[in-house]
Amino acid sequence: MMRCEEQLAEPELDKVASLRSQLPESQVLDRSVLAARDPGWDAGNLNAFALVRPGSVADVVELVSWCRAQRCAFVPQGGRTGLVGGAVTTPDQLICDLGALDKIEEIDPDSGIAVVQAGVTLGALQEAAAAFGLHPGLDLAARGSATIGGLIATNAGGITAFRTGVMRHRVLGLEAVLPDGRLVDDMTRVLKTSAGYDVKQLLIGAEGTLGIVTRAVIRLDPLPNGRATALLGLNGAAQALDIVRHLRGGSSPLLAAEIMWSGFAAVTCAAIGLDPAQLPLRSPCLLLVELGGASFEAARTALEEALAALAETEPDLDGVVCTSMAQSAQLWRLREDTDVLYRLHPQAPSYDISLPAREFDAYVARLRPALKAIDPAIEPYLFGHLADGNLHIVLNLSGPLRPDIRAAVDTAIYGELRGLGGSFSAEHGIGNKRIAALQRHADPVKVALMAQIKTLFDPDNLCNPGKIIA
Ligand code: 2HG
Ligand code: ZN
Repeated sequence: MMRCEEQLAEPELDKVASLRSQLPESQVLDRSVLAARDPGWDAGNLNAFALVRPGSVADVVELVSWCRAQRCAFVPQGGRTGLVGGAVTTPDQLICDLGALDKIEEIDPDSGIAVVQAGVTLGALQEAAAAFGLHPGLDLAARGSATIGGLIATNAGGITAFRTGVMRHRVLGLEAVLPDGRLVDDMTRVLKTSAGYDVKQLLIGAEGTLGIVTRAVIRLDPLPNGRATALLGLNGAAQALDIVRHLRGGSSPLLAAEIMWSGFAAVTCAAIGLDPAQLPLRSPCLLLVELGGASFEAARTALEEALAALAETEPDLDGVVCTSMAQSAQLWRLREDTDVLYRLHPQAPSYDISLPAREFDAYVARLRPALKAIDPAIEPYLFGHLADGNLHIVLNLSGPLRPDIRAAVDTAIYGELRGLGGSFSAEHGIGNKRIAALQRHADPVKVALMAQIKTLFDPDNLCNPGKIIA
């Protein structure tokens, strides 16, 4: 302990001592303890001089008041699974870790809502809601670690967004501690409230730059008892979209429509040890679809019938329908084990864009040669959430890229998105990684308003500075 304390400089020791005099001592971890911890997705997440784990909303208020008095910048953190550096810290900053606010306070099946604290993981909420036959209407691969506060901060989307919306459509009520230390309590439990400016919507997607989300009311939807999955091999996104339209027109709900191009699927397939001969990996494109039903068998029958009907108009349709939940889980790993890419290409440049899904094929056909013109070695791994037009692009390069290459790649990927009605940032946010893209590819009036809103909420720029706004 002595040795660790010695690693802290004098002013930091003073700050840590001051914090420990205001908050329960066990909640305050200094840098020496943080060094041994897993920083999560970004190596810079735990660079702060200390991390505080408030045990209550009152503690968060206390912490923000302390930060204001000390003029110390603070960064809220949840599961540290964000991909754009929204939780990165510097040595002069303090982390407000919401992990201890992990209570599901209430599930009300009559109103179809859950009242949760910010540190509850998505997986925990899904499990608690499932006990009532309900679902939070949000799902993504990082469900085990991503927290409700973090999902709200990034306006997360994921797998079910095409059907149930993104996080801003799931949040009915919100409570947050503002940068000036005030608690804004807008814990509405109903869908309909047309009461002037919707301040909570400003906090959703603000990545902790306008305040710290502490609690929320989340809308819940009915959860089908069973689900069945198929993996189809196709000639492109247009064919995949036709299939999605057909499946959405049936009586069983379409729960997922995830697209992967073969280069991506070949890598994840090899890494998880699936037999490629059993999968339609020779097709240029793969579509993972899931139908819901009263039971696994009912969903599987509905899926087989729908695909048989499709085969009449799509005779070259190739694929597998899962025969068990275990097989379904394996098919999902093929799509969700994206970590494999980053192990193969450490710090691989990644992009998260959206555009009308009808444009996917033409966009990809233009993008490949455009990237090759920058460097013939560049191959994009392509995958995403087809039905809402969200495309993920990971390059087969180990980052960070040389600035001139980076600029050329950014132009190739982002250049035409606005004209197509898409976005340079679909579901991961801006963080510290996409600030230049925001400045360049968003409407300048909107960017100016964002800066004004930040100043209004946080004139001293103490609340997650350097994220979203430069
Ligand atoms: C997904 O859809 C996530 O799997 C992560 O949004 C995508 O790693 C990525 O770029
Ligand atoms: Zn995604």
